[in-house]
Parts: sequence; structure tokens; C-alpha cells
Amino acid sequence: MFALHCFTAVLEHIPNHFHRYFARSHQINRLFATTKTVRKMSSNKWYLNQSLDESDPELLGLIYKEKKRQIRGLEMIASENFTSLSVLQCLSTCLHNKYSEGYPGQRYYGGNEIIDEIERLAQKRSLETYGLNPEEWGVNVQPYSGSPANFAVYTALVGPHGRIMGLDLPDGGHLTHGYFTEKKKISATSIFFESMPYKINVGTGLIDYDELQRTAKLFKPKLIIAGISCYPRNLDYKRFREIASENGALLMADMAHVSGLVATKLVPTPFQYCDIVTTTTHKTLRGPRAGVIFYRKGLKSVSKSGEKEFYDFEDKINQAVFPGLQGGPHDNTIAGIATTMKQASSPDFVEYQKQVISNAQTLAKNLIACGYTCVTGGTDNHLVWVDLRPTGINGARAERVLEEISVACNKNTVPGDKSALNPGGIRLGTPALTTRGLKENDIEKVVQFLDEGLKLAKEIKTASPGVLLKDFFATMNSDKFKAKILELREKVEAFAETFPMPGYDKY
Ligand code: DSN
Repeated sequence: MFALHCFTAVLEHIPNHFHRYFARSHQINRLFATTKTVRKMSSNKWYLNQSLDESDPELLGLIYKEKKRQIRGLEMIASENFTSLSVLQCLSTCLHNKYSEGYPGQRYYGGNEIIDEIERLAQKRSLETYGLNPEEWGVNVQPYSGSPANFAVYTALVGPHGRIMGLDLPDGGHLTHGYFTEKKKISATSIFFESMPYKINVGTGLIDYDELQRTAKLFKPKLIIAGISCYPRNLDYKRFREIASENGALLMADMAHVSGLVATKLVPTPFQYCDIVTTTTHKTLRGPRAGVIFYRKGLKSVSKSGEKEFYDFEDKINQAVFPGLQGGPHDNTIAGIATTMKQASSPDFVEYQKQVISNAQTLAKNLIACGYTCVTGGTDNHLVWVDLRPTGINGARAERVLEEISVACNKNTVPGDKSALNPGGIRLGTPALTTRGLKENDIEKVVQFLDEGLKLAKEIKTASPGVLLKDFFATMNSDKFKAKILELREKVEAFAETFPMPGYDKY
């Protein structure tokens, strides 16, 4: 009786959202209460409901190890993030089992009634997250990731051997924007389309829009890409639009890196000026690994004589994604997109993105105070592009020593690098660390670790008997340096482990 009284008293004080939660759980339980008694499997060989610890401890052991690595390390790869528990839950639901080739309402298989609802929800929320009017913008949430999303746009709108211009990879652009070298066409974008890069100004590190304007006039691209994977400054979409329009070109933004910042209006939106916008959903947006394509639709223009022209992107893009390039969509991932877009519309997400930028700016400021060179002198987004050439260590050596001390980042070319094979810098990012709750004062500590690691790399290089990378690694693995690395790694890991990590506890 006393217990019941206490329980009732507690219930009265439970906030409204808990009441809603209990009500929802009740509905869900009722849904399952109607299920008939489950038939026992006749065979004693039924193994499909074994958990991974029973069915494959060897693999689970590796997953545990990776989880520990993620918790103990400082994750500074700018394109990575730690997604939420709810996204991870979506990824491992029964939605994984379904084939649903086609689009909502037009599937090649039966049984897609609920899948249609989920995909429509993901579409609706994606448009809402970016404040887009469904009369003017459509969205395809099926691309498996960013590279297939970009390739689908080129396939749909540029056509075989059509001309594309994108920011050069060594200048902070992305592979899929058309990268090739003197010796080889690297990205399929340069194999199946004709690509020509635009560049940054080597002195300032900023995109040379004037040069893009000149070269676009000569090259006459069908599509210009405004997008980055390392460039730490806001893009001038208006200028891109002017250049595209001068040449009758389409303008596509690849906002994969900054889509979380765009959703929260902390960086300029590409939607005002672009015809198409692609993104991944797992970087600053912090969702599942996937791609999304937004395209204009509806009325394009009305001529003086009153003739109406309409955008024709929708069918072309949808057909390029499926059946052109992909098969069945990953419905579990599409559910992950739906819930990511809901999260991205929350006030917490705005606070998170503000902190991402503030942390990146603190990172750049403190690195510069320690004597390092940041390309463009700082950052407007989540990226810090460090030119290590003045220190005498190259990107590969720096990346490797930082990895040894449990700081993950990647080597990167910097403006003026002669060879993409020997990049002179590293790229750092703050989305993942910010997800774990690091604030400006923690980033100051991170800079101390980076500085200690980079100084150690310099010491190793000085002690190396030869100039080759293998000489450097051999010296790094000597007893003397192994001990120094271990000491620093223990400090980094003791610090990193104190921060929370979303997701499941152990995997
Ligand atoms: N790998 C991602 C990046 O690092 O930018 C994009 O493909």
C-alpha cells in the first residue's frame, strides 16, 4: 500500500514528456501483445537468435577493441563523428531485412507500406531541416553515401563526357569533384566526365574566384561544384552562382562537411543560389553513413511572353540513383536519416554546432600561438588546415606519430605542395571531440598534446639515420622513442577517457 502510494506520488511529479513516453511504450506493448504465441523451432540447431558474444566472440572481441580505441583516443579526423544511440538503433532494426527498390508508392516488391512511410518521413524531415518548401525542392534520401550521391547527379544532369569544374583535391576539394593527375585519372568523375579543377591562391589559401571565372569562360562547364573537404573558410555561393550563370552552367553544392553547420544557420546556406545540393549525413550532421541529394523542382522561370519553364531534375536524379546506379535502398539507414534530421532541428543541435566552430577556432588560435601555420590563418567552420612545412616534418610523419599517441587525424596536401604523394600538412576537425563534450579549455589541452606529439616527431626525424619514411619509422620504433611515445599516449588516453561517448557501452 505504502509502495503504491509512493508510486502514485512519484507519478504525479513526473514531467509531461515522461507521461508521453509511458503512453507510447504502452501503445508499443499493445502492438506486440496481439502477437500469437511464438512457435518453437523444431530443430535444436536454431542459432539465429544467439547474440554476437555467443555466436562470434572472436569478432566481438575486435569490436570491443575498436570501441576502446575510440574512447581512449582523441578523434580529430574532420569528416568523422560519433553518432547517437538512436541512429545506431535504427541501423540494427528489422528495416535492414527489406528490399524496396523504387520510391515510395512505386516499389518493385510488395510489403513496402511501412517502408514508404519511413522514407517519406526522412524526405519530409530533410526538407524541414533546411527550411525548404516542398513545392520548390525535392530530395532523394537513397544514396548509399556522398560519392554515389555526387556521381548520380553527374550521371543525371551532365551526361557522358560532360564538363565539370570542382575545387582541386590538393587545394581542399574532394576526390569526387574530378581529381586526376598528370599520370592518371584518379576519380571516376574524371574518367566518365571531363573535369577541370579550380584552385586556391597559394599566397592566401583562399579560393581564387577570379581565376575560376576566367577558366570557366574557356572550359564552359555544364556543372560547377561548390564544395570542400578541407577548405576551412565559408564559400561565396553568390559568386559561384554568377560564374555558373555566365556560362549557362548548373551550380551544385557538396555541403557534406558543413551540412550540420548549414542546418543550424551558422555558415552560409547553399540553397539560395544552387540548383542541386548533395551531402553526406555522418559528418557534422552526425547521422548514419549515407548520402542525400536535394534538387530544385517546380517553376523555374516565366518568359516575357508568359511562357513557363519548369525544372526537370527530379525524374533524372531519381532515375540516376535507382535504377541507374544503385539497387535496393538501405532502409535501416534511411530511418537513421529520419531521426538524424529530427535531432538536427533541436536546440541542443544548435548549441552543439556553435561549440564545434568555437572549438575549431580555439584549436587554430592556440596552434598559431604555439608557432604553427594554419592555412588561411584560421577557420570559419569545423576544420583546421595545418601547414607543417615550416616545422620540417611532413604530413605522413606527423599523422603517424600522432596516431601512436592516440590522436587520429589525416595527412593532407597544403597550398603549394609539389606532390600529392608527400603532403606537407595535416587536417584536423572538431565535430567528434565536441560530441564528446570537449569545450574550449579542453581544446587548449588538446593543443598541448598535439604540440608535444609534433615536437616528438621532429626529434625522431632529427635522430633518424636516413631521410626515408622507413628510416623515420625504424627510429620511432627504437626503445628510446617507444618509451617516450608510451608516456605521451598514456597522458592522452587518461584525458580522453574522461569524456562521455554516445552509443552502446561496449560496442
Ligand atoms: N573521406 C571524407 C573526407 O575525409 O572528407 C569524404 O569523403
